[in-house]
Amino acid sequence: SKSPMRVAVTGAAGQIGYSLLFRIANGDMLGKDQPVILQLLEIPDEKAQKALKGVMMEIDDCAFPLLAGMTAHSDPMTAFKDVDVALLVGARPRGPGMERKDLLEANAQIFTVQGKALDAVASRNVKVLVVGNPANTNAYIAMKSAPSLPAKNFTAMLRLDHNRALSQIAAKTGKPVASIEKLCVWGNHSPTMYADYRFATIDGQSVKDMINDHEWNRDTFLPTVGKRGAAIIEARGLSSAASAANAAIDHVRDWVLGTNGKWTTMGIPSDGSYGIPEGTMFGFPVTTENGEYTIVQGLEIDEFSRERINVTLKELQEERDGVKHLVG
Ligand code: NAX
Repeated sequence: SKSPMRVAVTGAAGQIGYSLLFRIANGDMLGKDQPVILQLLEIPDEKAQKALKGVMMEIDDCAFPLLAGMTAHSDPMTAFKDVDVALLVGARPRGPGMERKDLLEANAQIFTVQGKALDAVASRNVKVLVVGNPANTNAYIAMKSAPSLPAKNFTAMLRLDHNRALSQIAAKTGKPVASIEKLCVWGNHSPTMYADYRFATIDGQSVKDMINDHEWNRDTFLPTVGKRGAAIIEARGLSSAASAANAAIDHVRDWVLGTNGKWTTMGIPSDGSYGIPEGTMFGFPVTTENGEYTIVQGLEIDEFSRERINVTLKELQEERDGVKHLVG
């Protein structure tokens, strides 16, 4: 049988953690034949550590056959020791009266510390997914703080936006979600992201031709996908959690196990493709194979798309400029 893979999850006692951990231990992320060891990080705060113990008691009580071990941590240097996968979910939420700049700085500090810890103690092949917001910029900071690890090992979660776009297209066309191919989301995980169905197909037919409604794209589809997080908060009184955990599972599963030629979306450091400056943590259409992702090349970027891509790129560059003095 396979030897266990070590998976770190930060913010493990939070909302997303509560949906995520059970699915990882159930084999939904790394495969039904892959044992896992969970290394769970929470802030040192007594309440958070106690809540984490409670979650671990429930995980114990599931008696997951694939769970080969589980530890609680308050220090990233022990939590990240030898990890193969790191899900960075914990982040500083926006408090009352907190400026955007303060939020960026508080998170820059967290992701600098965690990037350095990964650099020092994680597996040299660690696959890092940043979920905690601002996800792209946090992933960028962690990557920059881990110079001895390959930059390509650091990714940000755009998959929830991707899945939200899939479900909107399925509803609009009346076709099953699973029949939709070649959809992608460009840019930042924020309302500026650009969900793009120009290349999408259903049973080989063009989705753009099937819908044939530019106004719907601009005035309904893009705002619905872009503001979906706010709509969930409005309806549920809490931010997306199970759907975010599901997207994290999808992201890592596809990265590790491959997409068989199908497209998905990952936030990854740009290699300069499509005019996105190298190193920018940006949502791109990718395929994955043997644990590596490849940007889908050769797509035509029309004027409308270029404008959208420029808006989300500009936002990312402003976020990065806001933390430049901390990251260099
Ligand atoms: P919660 O506030 O329920 O949980 C966060 C947990 O992280 C808390 O238990 C907190 O103690 C812990 N934490 C904070 N700083 C930490 C640190 N330095 N080390 C370890 N743990 C730390 O938030 P939750 O709803 O679980 O959301 C977590 C993050 O995901 C938030 O930043 C949220 O904005 C972000 N999201 C990102 C999404 C994406 O698509 N990229 C979508 C969902 C979600 O909104």
